[in-house]
Amino acid sequence: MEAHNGLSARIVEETGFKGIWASGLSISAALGVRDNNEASWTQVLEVLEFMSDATSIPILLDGDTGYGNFNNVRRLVKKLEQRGIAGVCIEDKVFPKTNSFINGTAQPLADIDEFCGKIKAAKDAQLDEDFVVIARIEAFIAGWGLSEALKRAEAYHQAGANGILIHSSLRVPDEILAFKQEWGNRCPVVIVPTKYYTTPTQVFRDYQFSIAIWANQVCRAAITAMQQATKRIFTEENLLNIEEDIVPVSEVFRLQGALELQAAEKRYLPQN
Ligand code: SPV
Ligand code: MG
Repeated sequence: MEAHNGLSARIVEETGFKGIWASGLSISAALGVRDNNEASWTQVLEVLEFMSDATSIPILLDGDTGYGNFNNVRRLVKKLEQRGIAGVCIEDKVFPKTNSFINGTAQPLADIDEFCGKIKAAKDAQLDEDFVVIARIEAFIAGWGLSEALKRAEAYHQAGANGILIHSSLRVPDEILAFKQEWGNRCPVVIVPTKYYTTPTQVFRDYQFSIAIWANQVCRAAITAMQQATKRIFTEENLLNIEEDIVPVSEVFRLQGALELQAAEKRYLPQN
């Protein structure tokens, strides 16, 4: 499940999800900028640090195109490991990227050899053997067919990727199912069912996908809630009606771990 800051990451964990997708779209949206690498990679890193500190489940960073060439990717991996991030997903497009759902067919794909170099550099840079590098294929997004997607999957697999993320902007799962049928279980395959959300999750299980990422729903839910609440307060000019529809301040304190600080104060501050 997607998260985009410390608060949303904590909510995702306590809901029961096994892992967090640090979405480029959601993190940039929460920062008030576009999903075009307008936030610098170190600004993303700062957000990740809060997310990591607030949680204990694995976080997979949506690392866009790796913020540069192979050299930027290996430095990224080093900094992610230092912050306890479990892995990074890099996509085979060019910097600065554009979100896959904005004019996808106009987006150039990365050169296969150059992208394989990024994957190798990432794998060589990791010190923690559990760190994962997921290679995201944008061939379908950019208007290429199954054979291009499979060619890229094989190259990225050979380069050492721990898994393949196959992305599609169709409203039906045809592309990703066709890919999985051909690819089989050569390595774990990850999907992002944002557009083909009507597909029953059991279909993904039946096809033996490893991970389905719900990539932006926490951010979108927050936008809906924020828009509704601000609109109501603006028009009603009081808090009488909104109060029962929003969490009490005590819930904010709970999510922040306020009780722990109170206990720590008893332990560490002079008591008199
Ligand atoms: C993201 O969450 O930023 C993604 C997934 O990359 S998508 O927006 O569907 O391309
Ligand atoms: Mg993204």
